Amino acid sequence: MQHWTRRDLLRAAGVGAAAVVLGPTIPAVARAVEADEKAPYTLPKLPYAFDALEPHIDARTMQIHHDLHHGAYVKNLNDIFQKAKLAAIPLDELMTKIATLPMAIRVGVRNNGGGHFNHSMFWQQMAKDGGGEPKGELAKAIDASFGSFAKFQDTFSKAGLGRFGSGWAWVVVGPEKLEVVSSANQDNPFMTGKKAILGLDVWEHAYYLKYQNRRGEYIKAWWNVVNWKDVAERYAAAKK
Ligand code: MN3
Repeated sequence: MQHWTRRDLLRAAGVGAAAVVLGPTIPAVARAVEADEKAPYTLPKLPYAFDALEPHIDARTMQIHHDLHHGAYVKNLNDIFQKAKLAAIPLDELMTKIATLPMAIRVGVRNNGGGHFNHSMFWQQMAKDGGGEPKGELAKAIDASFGSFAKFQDTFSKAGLGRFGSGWAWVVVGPEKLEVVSSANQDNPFMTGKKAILGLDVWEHAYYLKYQNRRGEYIKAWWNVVNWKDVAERYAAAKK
């Protein structure tokens, strides 16, 4: 088993204490890690108002989900690195390096780092004027992979509905075509080297206030706020 010293982590991350420039593979999600070593991970601001996604996703849910749930993942992740006296690793790199982290912090980073990463992506994948259908290359890829947009929606919705307990549904860019998968807890496809271009949070905290136990209704409503522009950008980047 690989044992990381602080110096190894610094070298692996390619950083000193200064700010880090993240790789180009995951656009928009990637955010520069701040120089403050005590709290290198920061909660990204929502790219819209809490009530922007009403009536599909209610303002109170958005506020609690972003400020408290996502906020807690960020705080926990900072605490883990601080307690372990390890330099932070840029968030996108962190996802692919979890298996190499010291055992003492691995599970915590997987859960809280995954939570930070997934939610940072999730907020950007929704928009006030979202919904409808994708266009261009992404639309072609969806048709080629699933037969039609309706069939894709059905497959994806079922993946979200069928995920037992807490987790996520994803679209990943496979070797031949797009694929739908789901993950438990805060795991994501990036942790196993795959590139996800769309993710849906199906934890109860994402919908319980408005939809209670009716996850299917939440998923149906969520299609009305999907930011296809963001998904298309991730698809284009993943294909490079
Ligand atoms: Mn969540």
